[in-house]
Amino acid sequence: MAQVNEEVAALLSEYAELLQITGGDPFRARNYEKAAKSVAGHSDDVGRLDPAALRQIPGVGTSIAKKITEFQQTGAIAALEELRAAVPVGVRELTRIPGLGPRRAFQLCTDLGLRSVSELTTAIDEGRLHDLKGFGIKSEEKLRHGIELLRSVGQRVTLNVAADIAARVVAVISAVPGCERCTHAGSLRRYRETIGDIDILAAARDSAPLMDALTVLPGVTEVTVRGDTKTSVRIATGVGRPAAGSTGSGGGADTIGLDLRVVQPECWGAALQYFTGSQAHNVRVREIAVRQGLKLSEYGLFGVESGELIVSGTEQEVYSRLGLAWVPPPMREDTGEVQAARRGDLPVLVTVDDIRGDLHTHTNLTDGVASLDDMVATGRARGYEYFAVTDHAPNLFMQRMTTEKMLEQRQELDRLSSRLAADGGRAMTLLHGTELNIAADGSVDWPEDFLAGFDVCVASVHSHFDQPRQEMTRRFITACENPHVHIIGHPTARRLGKRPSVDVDFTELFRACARTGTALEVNSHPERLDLPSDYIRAARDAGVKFAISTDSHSIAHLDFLRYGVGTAQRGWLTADDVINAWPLPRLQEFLRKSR
Ligand code: DGT
Ligand code: CA
Ligand code: CA
Ligand code: ZN
Repeated sequence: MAQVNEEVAALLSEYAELLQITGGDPFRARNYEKAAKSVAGHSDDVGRLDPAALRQIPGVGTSIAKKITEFQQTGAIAALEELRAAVPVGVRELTRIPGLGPRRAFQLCTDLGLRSVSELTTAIDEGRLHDLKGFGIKSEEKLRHGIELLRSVGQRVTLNVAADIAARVVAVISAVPGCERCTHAGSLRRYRETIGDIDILAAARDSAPLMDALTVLPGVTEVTVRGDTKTSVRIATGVGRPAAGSTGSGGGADTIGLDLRVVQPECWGAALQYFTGSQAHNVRVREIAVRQGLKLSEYGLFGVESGELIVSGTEQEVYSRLGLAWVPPPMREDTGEVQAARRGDLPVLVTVDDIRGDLHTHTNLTDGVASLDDMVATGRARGYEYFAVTDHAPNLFMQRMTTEKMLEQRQELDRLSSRLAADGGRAMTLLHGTELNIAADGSVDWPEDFLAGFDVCVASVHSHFDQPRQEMTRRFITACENPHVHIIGHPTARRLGKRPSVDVDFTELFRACARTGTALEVNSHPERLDLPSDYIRAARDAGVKFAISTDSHSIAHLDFLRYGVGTAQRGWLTADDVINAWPLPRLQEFLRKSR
């Protein structure tokens, strides 16, 4: 990926943000956002494209192409510089606070002269917001809460950011002569929703060449510990970020810690078990060892009296010698998995290979950046049995969907279906769907008879996030009771570090889903991971079924599936709990929703 693409994408994205801050046309801002995403994901180096070639990039029209050309020639964009000069320092930082829009951030900076989040915190504490026009006690509370949320993620990063860096480090370390094995461990291996630091484990007789390779890796900003068994560094988060992933501050911190531990090859299993954690899981497992007169450490399982090494080659051997079934890493949180492993009734978890199709994807007809053809072709290349296209419905007015556009897309999909069928090879069934908006009263877009024309309807909350619990619960239940709604999309509507979960009575919601045959989505986007895993487990116990979907807005997002599957595994789901792990006829039966 060309570095200049990243650079141009960042400038376009900043331009969009500044347009919004200065009260510019929201549609125009949106166009710049969209162009930024497609530039980031573009396969050619935009630094070398002429204006005509630039206009071939989806979302890039004449005026955006002009700005890119200007950047090629001068290294700057005059219109952007002007906007930068018009916006006080600090506004952009303040807009990172969940719930604080660009206009109010602008007001805080100009009226109170604030330049940072910490200055805002002080201003709130000192009561300086009291006399500000349009700010009441309630908005102060909301601001405090938003700042808290921003800080709670703090130095942690999202799964995709950590996973991409880890993959790069593992590839480099594995290639060092003498390295016998190398993999990631820690919270990343357990698919925790955010990652504090990356843990990499390697096996080699001599650790020095591996440690050396780590310290000179591009992106390493600091070596904090350099030793024979462990080296710790800080590494830039921008480097491993996928170009077509979310633009903006997706990952949280600018750098993340990374620990590389090198062990002797015969200790591999015990070390991997130890450094995967969680600590609570390890404590529970060690208790079992102690009761059997054994001692478990990162070096192996030993007899306490004899001091003799019993096993340590593989994780399986370690668990097995303790009378436990091997526990899949996402379950290792001490929430009953050790007891289940002892009884031999761990669930057989759903895997990425079990997933037969994606049930939530967008194209460039709404806010996706890839064409219908490209999305479908990529779904097929993944070997899917079915694939649903679910562009946004009209009530999310920014997306400019219309009934006509939707019907045209359906025809296009039919044409693609025939082409796929004539193409030979394994057929993939295309499903025409939509992502509906659950309005404040629980109703959705379009009349009943139009909804009946879709194969699958996802319904999600995209507005009115602050409703009180009772209204919110009523709203969800009404959506579940709609015979055309099959799946509730990203049910808590949270965005990690950006927006809290809506306030809903989950017990009531799960009951309604089970009663009406409505599935809950496990949204795989690393900033969502929604439904969260602890709720997944509770919902499953209430008899709810799930759809693990990517909510893809680009080709690259289809790969986010593994994060949704990891989250589902943390919620102990089996393939039988997941409707898109089912063969098409069983899925279609579910989608009839007892109509
Ligand atoms: P994180 O980094 O906050 O996302 O979460 P983890 O689980 O990756 O935590 P981390 O990096 O501190 O440690 C990785 C694993 O290594 C942890 O899950 C268990 C093991 N471990 C590390 N230090 C200790 C320790 O002092 N005691 C015990 N029992 N286990 C440890
Ligand atoms: Ca860690
Ligand atoms: Ca660590
Ligand atoms: Zn969506």
